[in-house]
Amino acid sequence: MAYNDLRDFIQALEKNNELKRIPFEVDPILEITEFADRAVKSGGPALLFEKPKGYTTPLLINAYASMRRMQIALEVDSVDEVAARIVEFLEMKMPEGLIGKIKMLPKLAEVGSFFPRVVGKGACQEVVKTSDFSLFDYPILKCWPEDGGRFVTLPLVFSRNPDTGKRNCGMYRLHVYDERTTGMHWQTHKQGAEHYRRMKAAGKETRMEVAVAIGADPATMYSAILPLPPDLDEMMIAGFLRSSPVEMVKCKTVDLEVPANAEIVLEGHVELGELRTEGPFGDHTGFYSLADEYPVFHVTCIIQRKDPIYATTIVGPPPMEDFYMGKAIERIFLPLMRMQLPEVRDICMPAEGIFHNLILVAIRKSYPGHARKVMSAIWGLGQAMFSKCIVVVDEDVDVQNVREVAWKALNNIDPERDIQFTLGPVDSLDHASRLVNYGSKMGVDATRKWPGEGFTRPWPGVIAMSAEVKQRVDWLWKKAGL
Ligand SMILES: Cc1cc2nc3c(=O)[nH]c(=O)nc-3n(C[C@H](O)[C@H](O)[C@H](O)COP(=O)(O)O)c2cc1C
Ligand SMILES: [Mn+2]
Repeated sequence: MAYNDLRDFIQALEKNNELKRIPFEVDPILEITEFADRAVKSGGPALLFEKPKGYTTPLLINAYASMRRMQIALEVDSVDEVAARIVEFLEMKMPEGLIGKIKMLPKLAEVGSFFPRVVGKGACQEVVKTSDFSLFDYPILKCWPEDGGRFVTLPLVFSRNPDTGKRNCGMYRLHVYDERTTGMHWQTHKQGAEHYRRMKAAGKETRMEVAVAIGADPATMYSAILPLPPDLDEMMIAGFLRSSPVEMVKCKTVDLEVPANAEIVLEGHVELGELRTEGPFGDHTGFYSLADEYPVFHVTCIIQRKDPIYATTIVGPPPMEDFYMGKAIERIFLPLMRMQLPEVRDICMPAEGIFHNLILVAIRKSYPGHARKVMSAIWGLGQAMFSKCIVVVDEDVDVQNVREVAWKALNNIDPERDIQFTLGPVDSLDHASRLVNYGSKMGVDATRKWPGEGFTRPWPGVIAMSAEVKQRVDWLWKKAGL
């Protein structure tokens, strides 16, 4: 049964011993960060702060911050189950004969059930505040000492593509400037930024409507971070993830819909052309991302539940909660990547690589230059374009084992021959690139080299003991009392 809302998810976490309630006052200025950081680093539970200091609204953090919690969020025993379901749909083809077609109907009905549904009213509309409201009514975190202020860190930002009318939902942090104004940190490659650019270029409107939902059922919240193609509705994917349609309600003051089960919804607009300094912010690179100019979100109405729960996260030196969210993306999106690149056996984005800095790829190598073809493809594949360093190894290397990759890859390369540089778009958070959003990337071909690649020396095998000797020493080992 799909979770109805954030509360259902909290209950499930609690039932699984994955949630700790903190009944006393803790300050949303820095102190909650220190709690959340320690909890995630020590394998601790999700935290529900019942009394953020100075507020009556409880605050939930680290709800996704382990693989177990990701499984609870997505209602699976392993996130690979989600990947398997995707493969099932991708491989679906029209069966032969009438019986086969009839058998197919439930599957088709299932597809139909993913689409979001607009409903007349929702729990998120229990309270409507069109005047006399303030963002400071909510326990919004100041995460790290040098942050430029308080930041909403887990928002679902809804906007509409002005050309196609299609909805987008992305997670872009909001830097709180005052009671009713925030930054809108959609990076230039993201869909919110694209909608903004198009509206501005069209020159017909002066403002762009935006709605932000905070706190919802876990699949809906999670869908906002998925690297989906433009114009693919996150709410449809959320419906797939939860095997039940996402119910949406119309906003009160803007022409957008938001999840009916949301805890808090901010309605408002971005003035086209207005920019303001956003940040600095202690980011998921483990460094402060520099202040930069970003659009400004003017909140003109807040709708919420009577007793909302504020959902948030912190990012910082890895691993943090976002590592686990990203690890699940790695598993879920592998089959999609393999549709384009069937030679890819597995991929791994180690925590220290912050997703965009390092991707390890195992391939079944079939022809000369194959590793470089895979690098080029990854640099051309959606948000994988940000990959600063790609290391390609043969399929006998377990990329989930970073030590094995380091050992084998470093043995296998002649650096001058096997390292390839290229230029292109880089993650907005990269503080080392020559320019914001533009810089170089490195691909390392750590596969075994072939004569067809000009390598004619013999290639040695990896050392391993013979099975007979192992077996005999198993016995001798015991005899020796070791
Ligand atoms: C906790 C968290 C915070 C994020 N904050 C931002 C942000 O401030 N700006 C941004 O562009 N992307 C941010 N992201 C990444 C985007 O949500 C992600 O790239 C998403 O796929 C964008 O969706 P879109 O393709 O619909 O734009 C964040 C992700 C997470 C998990
Ligand atoms: Mn999107």
